[in-house]
Amino acid sequence: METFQVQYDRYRAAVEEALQSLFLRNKPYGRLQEAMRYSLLAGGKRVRPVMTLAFCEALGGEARRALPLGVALECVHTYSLIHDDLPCMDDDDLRRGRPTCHKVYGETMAVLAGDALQAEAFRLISHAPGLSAEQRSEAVHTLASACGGDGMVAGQVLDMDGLAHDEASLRDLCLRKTGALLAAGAYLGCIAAGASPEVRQQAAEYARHIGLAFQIRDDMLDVIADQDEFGKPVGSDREEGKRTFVDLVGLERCGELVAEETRLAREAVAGFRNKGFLLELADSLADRRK
Ligand code: GRG
Repeated sequence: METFQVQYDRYRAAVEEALQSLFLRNKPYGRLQEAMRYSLLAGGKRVRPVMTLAFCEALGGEARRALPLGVALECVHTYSLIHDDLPCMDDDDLRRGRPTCHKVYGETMAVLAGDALQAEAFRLISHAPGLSAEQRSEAVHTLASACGGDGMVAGQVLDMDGLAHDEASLRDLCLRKTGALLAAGAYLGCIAAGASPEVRQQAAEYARHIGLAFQIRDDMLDVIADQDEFGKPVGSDREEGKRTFVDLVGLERCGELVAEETRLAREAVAGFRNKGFLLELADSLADRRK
């Protein structure tokens, strides 16, 4: 039987290979493709597409059918990171351990690379091999809802405008900014596997708890991480005046909240026959160092 790490690496390798094959053709506007590939292929944990492949397999589907959906999700995630780093947003110089897209290609090209990655994500889904027209349409709806005006972008607005003042509003912000794309990861795997609506709800519940735990852990890492390992500046949330879980409840309580959300995530998939990887994934994200 595969260990957790071997299974994670198998999923991640499939995602890396698929990402490597994108945006390769020589074009007169090749700098755009270069900028897109620069950010897309800069490493990263690939946790969202890993969730897509893991849910698909856990529910009896073939990972190769879920792969284009996971790859599309990673394109949207990368676009969000490129735009988030821009001077008009967080103004960050370092991402995934190297200079941010706008530092290398300039602001205009970074905006356009993000725009193109988002559009390409939906193009990839629209012709995903091995999926029915209904599955593709469900996948488009899932991803659009997760990243759009009530999902990730709404979370970003709540964050930029400092609209989270207490634990409840900060939870809502995180569920949109971080949880929505993670939940899409799980849900897309369910779509590829042809899972029932009930199972999809359980998967989304798992991923929402993972999303909260993931963001609270991220807030903790902004205080306690080793910068080289974390891949971006430590302490930037504070410098940018962001309201984080650490400010609100302190480091110790954050640790308890991560443990509680991880427990709830594990509980959400307790009824799955094939749940080993999902349980270990929840645990591994709870004490991640990057
Ligand atoms: C600009 C529309 C728009 C949205 C930005 C994703 C986001 C919203 C902002 C990025 C900053 C941030 C801390 C977001 C919370 C989610 C998060 C922890 C992102 C980092 O994801 P990881 O840890 O990164 O999976 P890697 O590099 O491993 O892919």
